Amino acid sequence: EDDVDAAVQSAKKAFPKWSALDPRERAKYMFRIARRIQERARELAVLESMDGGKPIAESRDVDIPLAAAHFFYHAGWCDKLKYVFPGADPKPIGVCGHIIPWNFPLLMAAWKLAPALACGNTCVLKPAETTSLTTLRLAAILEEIELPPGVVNIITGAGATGQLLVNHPHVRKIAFTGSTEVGKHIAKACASTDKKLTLELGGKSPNIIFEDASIDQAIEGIIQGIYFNQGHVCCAGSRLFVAESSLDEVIAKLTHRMKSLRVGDPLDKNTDIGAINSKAQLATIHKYLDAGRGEGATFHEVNRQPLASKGYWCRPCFFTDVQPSHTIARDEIFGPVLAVMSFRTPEEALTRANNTPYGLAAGVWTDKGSKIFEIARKLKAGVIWCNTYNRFDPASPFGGFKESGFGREGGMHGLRAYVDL
Ligand code: TAP
Repeated sequence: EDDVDAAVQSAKKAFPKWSALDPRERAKYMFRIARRIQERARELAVLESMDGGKPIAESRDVDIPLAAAHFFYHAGWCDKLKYVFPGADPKPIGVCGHIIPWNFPLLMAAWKLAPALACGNTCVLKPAETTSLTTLRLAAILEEIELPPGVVNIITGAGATGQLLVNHPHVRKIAFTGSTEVGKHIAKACASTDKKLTLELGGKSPNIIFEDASIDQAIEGIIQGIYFNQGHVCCAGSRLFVAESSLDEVIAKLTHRMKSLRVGDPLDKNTDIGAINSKAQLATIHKYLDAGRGEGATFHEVNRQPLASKGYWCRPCFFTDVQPSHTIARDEIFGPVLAVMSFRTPEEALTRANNTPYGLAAGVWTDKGSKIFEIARKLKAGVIWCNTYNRFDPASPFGGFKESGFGREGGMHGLRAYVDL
């Protein structure tokens, strides 16, 4: 409790000077952070893979470059905020509390810190207890680039530490990424205060393949969407809807492609699927695999390569004969497990895709531009990818509908949460 208080007090003390700094000077600090992340990219990528188990190819090519890109992008906004909010006078809000999960540690830290700093706020950030190494290394980077003391404070600890941060009276805004369950607790805690809140929560995102889609291209997107990062992705395309006439072809090609995926050492650059993040997460995934089999879906584990005896591993797999009422079609599994279903008409695809309490992301695969616009307009999801999946850019806002949360991160939309107008 004393440490959380000390961190918040330090952010509060740093706020007047940081918020009054010439925005172009603020931008210089942020450009320096971005460049330093790039210079230390190899070290950060190795650290991220050692800590969380994700394949080095992903930490190297996705997490770390995107983290740097977020600082570069937001550095550019520092002295242009009045153009984002025409006619208004955007003011920083004060101390921002950030709580992030274990699946994209450095990237989530960048998603939170970069817009907050660009708008002139100071920050206290709590990484997940099991994956705090890259955020601690980021703290060292902030010292190296001589960011003024107190502007960013990083506190480690478990959920109770996060709770103390949420409840601290001097925190003016909370940005949380994590499970819907914890998000609801945080929403309740903030409800009786004047704290601003944004929540990025779970998902059960649909991928829809129409009969006119390029199936080979779609298969790569499906693989990217659900097996990428062991399925430890909030926007994972975990429900696949295939036009009935294309179902056999999709299953055959998916099976063929899955056989070639390599599960294993996260530090081997040829690995496609790394380690499951923790013993508890592996147990959760197995609980869902049992539920899928028990409720009558057909289990396909086509990739039979041997797994290392030490560590937590899960081969990529999928279920067919899935009913919308099955647990594996409703709950977020957060593992490399895909539920495959079919549909006859676009209306049926839409109804079934939207039949979920979540609304984070969706994918549409078709050759017809008109169908893309028609379907995308009616899908209830914050992010919709068309003929691609899991593509991120700092200029593009990300966030959910319904139980996937509210508020946006990234792009001009993401700045709104960090200013008083
Ligand atoms: P959570 O258990 O919700 O943990 C997220 C963070 O909140 C961690 O830092 C955690 O600390 C902390 N925390 C736990 N209880 C808290 C409380 N009562 N008050 C304040 N903070 C608390 O989620 P997870 O298991 O780490 O992450 C998986 C979930 O995150 C999935 O549901 C996934 O969909 C979601 N996720 C969403 C997104 C977006 S952008 N929507 C991105 C990534 C992940 P400790 O871990 O140290 O206990």
